[in-house]
Amino acid sequence: MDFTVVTKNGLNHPKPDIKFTYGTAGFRMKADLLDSVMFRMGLLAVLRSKCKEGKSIGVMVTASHNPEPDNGVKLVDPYGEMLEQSWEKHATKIAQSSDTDLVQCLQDVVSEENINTSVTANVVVGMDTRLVSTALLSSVREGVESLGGQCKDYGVVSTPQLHYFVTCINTNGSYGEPTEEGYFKKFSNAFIKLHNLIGSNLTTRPSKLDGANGVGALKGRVLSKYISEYLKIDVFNDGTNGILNKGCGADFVKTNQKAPAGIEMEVNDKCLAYDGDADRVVYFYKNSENKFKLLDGDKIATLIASFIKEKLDIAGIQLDKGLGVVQTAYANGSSTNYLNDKMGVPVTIAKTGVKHLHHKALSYDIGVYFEANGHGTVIYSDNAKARIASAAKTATNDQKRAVEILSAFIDLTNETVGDAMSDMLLVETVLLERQITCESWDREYTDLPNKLSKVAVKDRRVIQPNEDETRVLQPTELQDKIDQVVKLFPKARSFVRPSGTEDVVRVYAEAETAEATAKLSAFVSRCVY
Ligand code: 16G
Ligand code: ZN
Repeated sequence: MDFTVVTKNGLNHPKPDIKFTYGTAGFRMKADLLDSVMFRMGLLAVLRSKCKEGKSIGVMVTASHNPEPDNGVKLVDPYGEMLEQSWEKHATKIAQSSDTDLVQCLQDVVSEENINTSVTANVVVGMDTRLVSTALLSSVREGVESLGGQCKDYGVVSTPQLHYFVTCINTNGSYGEPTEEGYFKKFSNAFIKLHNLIGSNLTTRPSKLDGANGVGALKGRVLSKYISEYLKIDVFNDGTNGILNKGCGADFVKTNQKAPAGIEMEVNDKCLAYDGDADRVVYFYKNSENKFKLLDGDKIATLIASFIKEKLDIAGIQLDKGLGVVQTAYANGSSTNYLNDKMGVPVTIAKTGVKHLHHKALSYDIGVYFEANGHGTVIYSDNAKARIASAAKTATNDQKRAVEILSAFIDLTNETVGDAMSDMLLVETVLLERQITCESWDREYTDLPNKLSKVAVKDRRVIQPNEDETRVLQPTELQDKIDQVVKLFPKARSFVRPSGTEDVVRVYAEAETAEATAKLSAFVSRCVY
């Protein structure tokens, strides 16, 4: 393999004196520190593609919900999954290596992974709307080309769109056309089909979309044109006046539990917010008492799971590995109880980070996974798809509609990764069929008061949580203290975990009353300190 071009072009992308680590969301930090990382991730994507027999690998330049001056990059594996965990260490090493050691570092990956270097590499790249994303993306491309890889540039796209393109290319179009038009057609056609099955005379009130002043606004507007006869979407925070993620977007709404700036909200308006790269969505509304109410990832998971369960029951379809929901420790206790006890749908708790939820969801025939922050999707096993397809042939008249709805619901799901646009259409489908408002959706269960805080510590890695992050294994005294205080309050729960994206420890507390929650949170935060 010829590394001379890498050496030459590498001179234009010197590594600053920074410790880079590939974390839950890839690399993420101030944009002006990231140029060398971008070039190098282009190189790594080439090696990854060669290692996967030339399958296309995605590289997405985005810092999602972070402030505008930040940026980031992550790799997408052939079937739309996040980069395989065992390769994260290669990413870290390559980003970390000095300029002079870079080529050696690449060669080490080639030999360690036994890569056939004669394979032609294919890489697809995309970026969010941040101003500097264009320059950073061009460094990624230069990296790809320096190692002789073929690069397909999709320009400004949402993160889930890029995952979709990668999947389509590697499955020879069986998942859909690897173009933006293909993306919009796939999901809008499925939505229109569902609308017709449910009742073409039915309507749902217009949705007010907070686009976080980012790519979600641009793409949400395009999507709304495809489905304009069926669902009206008014786009706010479309980037023409405001700043990306500033005072708006899904992360702002979820963290602050308040409405974003730039959206006029009347009582019972159906509102929703995407994050900066449109892979998360939360709904919200103002209730009849004029109070802001959030419908987060837990509410979305419950809504979708109950819809699927209802249709499976009507259709008489039984699945070996069943329907299940995957949440993280952040899921509101009320949602977990509601799913387990009222709906009879099993819940698994996974470690924070989409790849962990996705992995656990694979153990069900239909796995609905969502983080409370609005990041998630549904995945269906081949067995589930086959059962639904064969049920279509034998269904009685009463069952037929449910089966058809289920099969169109599968087409409406972006199974490759959580996707704000596809998730929005799934939610809208359920609201449409049930003819309910946000307020009645919210009535399914009542969230327990909860508080999420961060504590800055000297070394956050001292805290070692267990597998699902509900308890601390080390230091043991810390867990003992948490256990003692949790016992003092009804329905209380609290856990701490080191953040994977910031240099802080996160403290989560929930209890029956807001007062108890505040006390619990303050106490546990002091224990961490
Ligand atoms: C990353 C994760 C997100 C998770 C967050 C937790 C992906 C694509 N993104 O942004 O799902 O909620 O990290 O951050 O997996 P934290 O570790 O700082 O709490
Ligand atoms: Zn995001």
